Amino acid sequence: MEEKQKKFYITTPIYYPSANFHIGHCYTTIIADAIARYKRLKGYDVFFQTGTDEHGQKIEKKAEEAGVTPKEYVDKIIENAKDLWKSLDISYDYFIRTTDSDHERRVQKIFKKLYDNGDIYKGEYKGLYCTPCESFWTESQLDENGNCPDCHREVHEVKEEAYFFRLSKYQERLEKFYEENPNFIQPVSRKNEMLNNFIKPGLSDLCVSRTSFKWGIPVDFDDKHVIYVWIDALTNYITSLGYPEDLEKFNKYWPADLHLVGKEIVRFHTIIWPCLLMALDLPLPHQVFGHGWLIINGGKISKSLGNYKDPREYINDYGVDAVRYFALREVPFGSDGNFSEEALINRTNSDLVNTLGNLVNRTLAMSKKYFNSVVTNPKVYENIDDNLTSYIKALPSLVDKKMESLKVNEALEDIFELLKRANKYIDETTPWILAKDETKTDRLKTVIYNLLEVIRISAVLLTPFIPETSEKIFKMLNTKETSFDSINDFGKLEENITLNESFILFNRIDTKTNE
Ligand code: ME8
Repeated sequence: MEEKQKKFYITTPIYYPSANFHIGHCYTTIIADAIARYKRLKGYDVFFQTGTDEHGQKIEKKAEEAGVTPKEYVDKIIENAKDLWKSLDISYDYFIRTTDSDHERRVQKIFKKLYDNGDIYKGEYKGLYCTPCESFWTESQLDENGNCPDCHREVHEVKEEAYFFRLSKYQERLEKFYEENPNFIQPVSRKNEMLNNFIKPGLSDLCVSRTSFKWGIPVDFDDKHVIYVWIDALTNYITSLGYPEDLEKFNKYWPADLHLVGKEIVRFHTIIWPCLLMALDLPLPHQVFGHGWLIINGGKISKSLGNYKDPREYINDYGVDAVRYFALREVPFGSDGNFSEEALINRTNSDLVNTLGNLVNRTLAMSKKYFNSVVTNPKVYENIDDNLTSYIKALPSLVDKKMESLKVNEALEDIFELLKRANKYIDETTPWILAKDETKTDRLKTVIYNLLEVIRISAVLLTPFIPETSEKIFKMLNTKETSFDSINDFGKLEENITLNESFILFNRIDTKTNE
């Protein structure tokens, strides 16, 4: 019987289109894209979703300041965001907007269902609200100055009639779920934070509607209220699949395999979201990974602080794959990391120019010089080859292990270790000396073949990370062996093909000294 194709549903947060996106949004999206591409390469039926979270008071205010309607305001930013994802080669399968009429209607149905089941009830809200973060806080959660613990700005007391979700009812079930699914929250440190800071002290019911602003999805049975942002936002992960109206896609892809989010919204994805799903009697996602932040000059890059450049400037200056590579390689995934143009330049020069680009250019130049770019493999091996070939054979499973545990930066490190070894192999085998001895022609052909095969195998493994570069390498190699299966054996590069003209993959970037 044919094995059923395995599915993989991966999501990014849906970002607020309150301003154009910055490198922090690119960071999550590039990583999600690399994971999605990696799974596709392995043969999974992948559904990769991103999108925008368009309702709420903050956007309402921004639009008012700009003198346009909220919809006009967000439309412009979404056009810009889609263009940015295109220039970053983001291969999403679906882009959800919370202003999509399908989403709005489905959210209303979900809200009504929760109300009918008694999981949502009407009450009065009194609380401390941070407008820029759209978050309610309790006294004990505020920072030492009595401000918002996330952005450290002032919070305001608000009082209004509101609907509440019975979060408290699910406390025990949630704790049990955590116990039974130890990998649900990654990295594990974030799980302890959720348990100790939020769950163990006791979950309070959650305010899920507002009457103080209009830019939201109306509660259809009480239209004085709009649905407060987290029910509207979190349910994007299922409304996009048709829930609760049309379950075909939903049955295929739900539950999500991976919600990739920044650490500041782990709380919503690992407390509110599972409880909402329990109330709807739906399976819970397999994993929520809360990654760290990219930091600029010691602080979080932030739309409201405006301390950033348009990411397209980096793409234009250094190329899409330099930006992708930096995001994927520089910071241990899960930790915070510094973003600076200087770090981006250094990373590009050291890895993409010196290691990858250099290997490709040296090898193709030698193949051209000695053999007119014709590939042959007489298999004249020597002991010195072992270090290289044994590493190549181990590499796919090494990379796979790292990718399965989302150690994306380490997967890249492992691939670049091969490239470094290959550069060293050139120095050790000294092809320019072999070329002077006619009796060594077959050995020289073998050396060049080994190097070309290293390049091909690395290019296959690099496809999810720097797809444009891999594509260029495949063109230069003139090879059709680009599948994941083709790297299980060493020696799949076709013999008697002629390589195409080589070109520079990455130009060395001069460090700006005048800054
Ligand atoms: O929170 N470093 O939207 P948002 C790394 N709409 N990642 C960063 C980052 C940084 N400096 N800045 C932002 C929202 N991000 C909600 C989400 S989901 C149902 C609703 C990334 O526009 C990171 O993924 O504030 C973070 O979680 C997300 O952008 C926040 O985007």
